[in-house]
Amino acid sequence: MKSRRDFFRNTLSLSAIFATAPRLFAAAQEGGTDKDMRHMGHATERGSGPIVRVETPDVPQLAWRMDGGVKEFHLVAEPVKQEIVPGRVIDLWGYNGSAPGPTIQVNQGDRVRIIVDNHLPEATSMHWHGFEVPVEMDGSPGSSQDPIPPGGRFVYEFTLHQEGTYFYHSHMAMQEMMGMIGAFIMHPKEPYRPRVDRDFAIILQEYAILPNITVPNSMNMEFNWVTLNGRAAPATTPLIVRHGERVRIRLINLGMDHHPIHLHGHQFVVTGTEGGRQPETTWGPGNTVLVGVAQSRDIEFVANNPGDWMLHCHLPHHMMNQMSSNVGPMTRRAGIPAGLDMERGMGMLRQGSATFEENGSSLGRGMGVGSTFEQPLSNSPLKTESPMQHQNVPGIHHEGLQMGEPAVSKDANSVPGFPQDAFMEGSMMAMDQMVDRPENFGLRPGWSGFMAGMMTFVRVLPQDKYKEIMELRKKREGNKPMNMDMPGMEYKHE
Ligand SMILES: [Cu+2]
Repeated sequence: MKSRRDFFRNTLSLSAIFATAPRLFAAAQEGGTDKDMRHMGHATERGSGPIVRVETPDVPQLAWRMDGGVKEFHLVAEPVKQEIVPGRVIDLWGYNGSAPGPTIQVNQGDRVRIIVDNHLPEATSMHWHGFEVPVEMDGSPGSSQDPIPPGGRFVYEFTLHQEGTYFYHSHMAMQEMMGMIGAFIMHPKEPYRPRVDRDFAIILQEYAILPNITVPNSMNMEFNWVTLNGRAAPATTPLIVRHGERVRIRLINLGMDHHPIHLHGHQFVVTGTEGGRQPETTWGPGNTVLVGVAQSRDIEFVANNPGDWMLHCHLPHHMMNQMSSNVGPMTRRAGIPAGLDMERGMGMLRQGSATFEENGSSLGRGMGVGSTFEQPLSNSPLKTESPMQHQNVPGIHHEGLQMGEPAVSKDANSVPGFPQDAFMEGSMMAMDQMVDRPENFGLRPGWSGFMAGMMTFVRVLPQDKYKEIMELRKKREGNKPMNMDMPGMEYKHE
């Protein structure tokens, strides 16, 4: 373990900082704190053992430096380009090159300073969600402080007496919908009981992005891209745990929808909310937890059932990617109106009832911009003899996809309702190689064709398989989505 830690500290720490947070590094250098940065790898122990560091797959950890007795962090609010699935690079706003922003981890009782620089083209403000801090540190624009102008800086400083799963976010409403949130973990003075072996945090977000556009429509009420830690499945990195370990997963939601998060193969208890640890008397078994907007929920379970278990939002449309309003030929029997216009897309009726034939399913569901009555086309039955063909669809690139024939029956087109998932899941959609990474090693071939949206795996692995993946992860450091060994962390891992 020692050599591994040293390896990362010596060879990766500076390059990783350069690569992932150039501005952060520049800022630290200006202050002559290069030396301090190197001191940040040491571990502290507390109580009966080390605190388990929270892993945030696909999201970096934010380094800090000590300045006197103050833990100092540096966040830069800025536009970011983020690849949420292979080939889909979108324009978000986030912090230090990431949306969600990097994870902050502190200890209960810490004095913390957070320097926030605004590199956005408009004013912003940083709110510390649920923090019991002096009002002038609350980040409420207009009331507790002036918004931070473009190019401006605000320095927040407070002592944290709380513990639990908190988060930071821009307090400008539309900026929230552009990605501006990050996890803020406060480790308790006395470790929670029972102790966990693994601790993860996942941020739930959603975006409305029309086809061929890279900028989310933050005014939209319906969403076609939903992400876990800034990625949509199958690009999400699975949570890797050993068989028998006690696991905590902290779920944080900031968006327009509440997400029922479901875990396969296990029962869990909800041990914490956005207000901190819950008394054990409130814990009851479940396997789905509703994470409401602006809430966090900690779930804990013993990973006693080996296998690759899905963890996902159970809203059916949140298990899909790139759902858009019906732009283009329709795929339903009678042909129903497409996205219509903005007003009806927001649910404002012009005529008739919500189920009036000219409103149909489009009411309150339109993407608005650019969509109008599209050519209605019935799919059932089609005039063609054979079921819908998927080959040679213009604009679909087969490269890298594991194209295969979807299994459909000969008379599929005569069955009302067809197709549902035939062309949206399965071999056609599989891209195992494109999302290949150590954490996916050993998954069943073609797995990626069935993973989309807010989905990931909790992989409960026997010791030998676990070791194999850890070895792979070491070897393929260039592809290290979990940032397990980012420098600057006080917390001891493993
Ligand atoms: Cu959801």
